[in-house]
Amino acid sequence: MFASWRAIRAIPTRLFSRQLAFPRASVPLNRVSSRQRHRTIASSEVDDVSPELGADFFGTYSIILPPEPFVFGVSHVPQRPVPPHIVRPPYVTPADDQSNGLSGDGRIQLGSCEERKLRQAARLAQRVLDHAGTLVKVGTTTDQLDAAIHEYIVTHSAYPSPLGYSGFPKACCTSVNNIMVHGIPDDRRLDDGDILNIDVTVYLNGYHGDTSRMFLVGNVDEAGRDLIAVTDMALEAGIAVCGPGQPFKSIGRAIHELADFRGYSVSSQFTGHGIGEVFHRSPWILHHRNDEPGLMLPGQCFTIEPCLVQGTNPRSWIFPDGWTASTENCARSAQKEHMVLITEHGAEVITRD
Ligand SMILES: [Co+2]
Repeated sequence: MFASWRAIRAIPTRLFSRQLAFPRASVPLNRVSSRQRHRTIASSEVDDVSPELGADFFGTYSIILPPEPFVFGVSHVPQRPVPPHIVRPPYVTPADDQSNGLSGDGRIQLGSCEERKLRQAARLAQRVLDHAGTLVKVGTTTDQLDAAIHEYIVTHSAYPSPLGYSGFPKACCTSVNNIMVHGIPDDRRLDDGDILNIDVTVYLNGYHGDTSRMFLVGNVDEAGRDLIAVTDMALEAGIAVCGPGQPFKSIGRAIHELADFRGYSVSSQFTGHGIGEVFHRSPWILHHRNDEPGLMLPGQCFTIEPCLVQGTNPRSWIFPDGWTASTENCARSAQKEHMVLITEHGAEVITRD
């Protein structure tokens, strides 16, 4: 998952030439460190340079750009230590990985201690997110949020699942404004008007719990608040069609219909996933209209995590770090994620009270 030729090629040249057309002094540097400069530009400034982008339509917000100078990959990002007594998931210590856990259909035995452990992991992830939300303020850095999340998780005897997952260097993902998913916590300070997704996964007693939601920083404009409200509704629409014997494709249909109706596009690049002893596995949950086969079965647990984007282009490109996914045209995006457990008679969201 490190930066590859494929990722570099994915940087849209049109966007790049626009950025390079900026007189450097006009790009506000919200943070200058000895190592890197975080660059953000106001959406209105983009409009000045390239009216066809229609940035005004998307509202007023800071656009997140890759820090300069570019550093490829994330191997330079320091990882916080985890106390030795905390049990790591197998991917962190590959030598111990005797089995990848992907055998079978991933269903858990309902009513067993498997279900209890799964629910405990889900509940802890939810608590972590509640705690993180109390710390979201103008001026806080996303790395400060990461530090608090890391601390909270290890204090509760769990491991922050993203840390070391395919080389990811932090305990959580923080995705601001035009960042769709997989933003890496760093020393950029949250701006008044930012919208922020925090995505938390914990590994507790052998099970992963995964949830994310949006947070508003200071005064968020009307367009940003509407995007978040509709994303919340889209997730609920997806949850509402879940149950034993229901087709998986009904989730994508429900989400896509709502997004269409409210004028947003749905990313088809990022999917929900089966979860339990394994972080990501089948069933893969598509959030866009699709015709994939498959029916939901009791004992299956999976995430639904729709990512909605302003306007009609839901595509993304990846920053040189190899992880951070921005919308191609720097429109804002919002995402929300819950874990759904299919029971004998219905479906239960286990990442909320
Ligand atoms: Co997830």
